[in-house]
Amino acid sequence: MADYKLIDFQIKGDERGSLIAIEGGYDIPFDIKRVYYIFDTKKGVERGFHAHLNLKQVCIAVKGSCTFVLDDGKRREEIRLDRPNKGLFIEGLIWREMKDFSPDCVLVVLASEHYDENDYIRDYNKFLKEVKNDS
Ligand code: T46
Repeated sequence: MADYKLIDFQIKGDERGSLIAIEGGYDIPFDIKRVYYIFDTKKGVERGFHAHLNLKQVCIAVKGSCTFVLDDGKRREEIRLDRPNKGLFIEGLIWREMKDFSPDCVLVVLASEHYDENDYIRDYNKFLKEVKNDS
């Protein structure tokens, strides 16, 4: 199954500032096996350009902003991540590209699996074939 959606995290703010708590099982629709973050992205850089076979992820720009281009093989959509309480959940065969990183962007990603290069499809035509086989 291929899907993506935005998740709103509750901000627990008080006079000292803000705090967001993300708890596996409650706020994230999978068990978190890995966390990685992308930061210090150079001006003009675009990343991603791949799909995953099985991985589920939630991406959060905890600081700054960046744009995800999501493609399910039929249509493309751009989603701007620009708030620490906004998570982008991506599941299954979705081609993704990331661009327009602000210089201060820290993109945190929560993942359902350990790192596995065999789960990546890095060729767009191969991705389209997989989408066809899947439907
Ligand atoms: C994704 C988007 C949103 C590791 O060794 N372990 C890891 O957990 C990850 C994610 C990467 N790496 C190595 C593999 C490469 O040598 O770090 C290097 C950069 O990875 P990559 O070119 O895949 O990074 P992005 O920004 O194109 O994609 C990443 C994730 O790989 C991918 O799963 O969905 O962020």
